[in-house]
Amino acid sequence: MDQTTKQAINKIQSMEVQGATQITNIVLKTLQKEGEIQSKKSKVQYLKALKSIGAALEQARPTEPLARNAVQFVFHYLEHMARGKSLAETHQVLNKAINLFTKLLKHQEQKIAEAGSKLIRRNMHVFTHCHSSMVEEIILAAYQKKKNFKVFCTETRPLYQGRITARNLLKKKLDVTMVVDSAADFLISRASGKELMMDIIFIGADVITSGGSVINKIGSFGIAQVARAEKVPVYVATSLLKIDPETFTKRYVAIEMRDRKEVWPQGPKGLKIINFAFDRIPARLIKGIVCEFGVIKPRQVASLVQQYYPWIFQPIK
Ligand code: RI2
Repeated sequence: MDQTTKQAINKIQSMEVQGATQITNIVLKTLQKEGEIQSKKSKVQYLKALKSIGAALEQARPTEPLARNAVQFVFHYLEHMARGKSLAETHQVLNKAINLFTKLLKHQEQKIAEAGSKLIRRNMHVFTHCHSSMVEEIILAAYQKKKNFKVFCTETRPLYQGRITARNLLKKKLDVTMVVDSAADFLISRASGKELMMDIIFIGADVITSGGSVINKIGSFGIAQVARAEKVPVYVATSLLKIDPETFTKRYVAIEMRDRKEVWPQGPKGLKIINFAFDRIPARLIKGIVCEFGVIKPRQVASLVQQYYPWIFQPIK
């Protein structure tokens, strides 16, 4: 494994690169670089090395199936398109597969932005949590259509990804207000006053399950519960390529547990800290999933994934 690959894994684990889509982009770029480096070997060694590097990259964060599905796509493509080909040709196929998947993600992002932006109407109060590139694209697309609306976001402890959302949107001149995470529920509730009523909530996703529930940044579950009680619609902005295929056969999704030091770096000895990265939003709390197929109901996830992405379920030799 090359030094740059170790650095990429480190960037993902330390959250220097965050968000399922950005993680997947760096995983693919790194795999492409490794392809170049490994192409001096025999074809057998080349494929063996890339498979083990792909596995290390996709597992850098444990709850990110988009990266896993991207690597799965690349090796499927290789399996079918590079059979019987020389090493040089196989290497070309690798690059083609990586470029195809990268383009697919970009294309899906545009579709998600277009579909999601239609849900934002003039004078709305739009609430979001954490930083999701998909949600950001939706908000920017609505803003580009000259819609006048306000954005509210959380700071997102412990790593403050909400600040990324706030900074990015402020740079584009949007009207942005931030609250601490513990204020989110009250803000969404009617009790915070007429002036601060939220009209719509967008969150991103790290994992989509076959039943249409979603794993997203810790805090999303509570936000969705209050939203339901207050009749504020919750939309999840995501590609269905974030499906975890294992959820077709088992219900449980392992949630990433991060270092306690993120919560309290010099915390007192003996104090136990649980630092969940994500939580689960049940399908019943989700009004719609804004995805590459438009705005769908959570119950449509399984059939769409099976119809359009059958390769996700096929083992690689
Ligand atoms: P996009 C983030 O996780 C958030 O949970 C966000 O909703 C999700 O990734 C999806 O991001 P983290 O990496 O793919 O900050 O929409 O733990 O960019």
